[in-house]
Amino acid sequence: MIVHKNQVVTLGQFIIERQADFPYAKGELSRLLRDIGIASKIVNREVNKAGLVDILGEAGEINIQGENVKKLDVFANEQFISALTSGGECCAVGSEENEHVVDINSLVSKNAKYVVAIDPLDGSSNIDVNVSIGTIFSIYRRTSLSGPGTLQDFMQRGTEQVAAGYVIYGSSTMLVYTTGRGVNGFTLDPSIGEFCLSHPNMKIPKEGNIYSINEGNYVHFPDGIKKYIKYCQEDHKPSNRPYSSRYIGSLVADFHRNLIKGGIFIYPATAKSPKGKLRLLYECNPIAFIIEQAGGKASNGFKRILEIEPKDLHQRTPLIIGSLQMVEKAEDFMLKFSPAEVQV
Ligand code: P6P
Repeated sequence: MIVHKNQVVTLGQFIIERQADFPYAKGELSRLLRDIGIASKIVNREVNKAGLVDILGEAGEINIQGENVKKLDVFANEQFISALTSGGECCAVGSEENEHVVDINSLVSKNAKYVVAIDPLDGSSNIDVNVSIGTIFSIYRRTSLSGPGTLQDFMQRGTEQVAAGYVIYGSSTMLVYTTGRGVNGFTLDPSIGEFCLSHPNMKIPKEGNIYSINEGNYVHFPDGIKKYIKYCQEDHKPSNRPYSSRYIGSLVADFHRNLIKGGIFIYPATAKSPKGKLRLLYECNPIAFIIEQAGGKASNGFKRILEIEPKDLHQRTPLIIGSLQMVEKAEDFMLKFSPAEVQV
């Protein structure tokens, strides 16, 4: 916990202090981040007791990804949309749980300046086995002038994000975000119900010794990724190899570990997911914004994630993200052994 002038700095205080650095800011983005923080606390409460109440198990629905929807996915999606609706700073939401853009059509919100792309509960297949899961969000200024938010408002490259962050519901609950001026992490103190600054100015080590990939898909990986995995497994002490293999199967948990310890996470194109599995708008772009602000790198193997032109709300992309030198090494292998895989 960071004590700031003998007091704990809460997320709200931090946002307001930082807002002072934006001379023309009128507080809308600050209020939007506050709204996301509030919804995160409500979701956290339900995630923490998911094993105790009948909120587990299949909601009986299939979401547009073709996956069984767990009740907690539905609950989380509803909480974030509700908080953004009542907060009045967001005019539309693009959610993993909704096929189309959700118009935040309230008197207050329809001329709001921002749109939010969100994965309300990523890794939800891990809920039943008590593995850390997370929320991932990305905030853009709308490009439409007024009225209901549109799909076009979301068709912006990741470089246009004004803020991005994630919440990890784990052994402790943390909210980590950036507005383009560094990355800061806040840990929820349940005794006061506040996110408190615990990880100021987060930076990922330039080099790490953890590689994170689902090697069960090995036979379907591009040759460049196969060669990189073998590179990670070589016995070469001067470069700290073999690296350790760590794969939780929950993006936020794998990403958060690597952000703190250093490492590389890879979800490449596979036979089952020829464009990659992870979504550009509400999974890859927000964590790519964060990792670059923390001194790391994120690409699809050839192109910076933040420069990919979105064409669809649920567009997928291959992802290589983490410590700068590790990502660059993986990209070298992709260029040398899988040039034909160049993604447009
Ligand atoms: P696989 C969870 O379903 C998720 O979307 C991410 O959180 C995670 O990184 C990935 O899929 C795991 O996918 O194919 O390895 O199970």
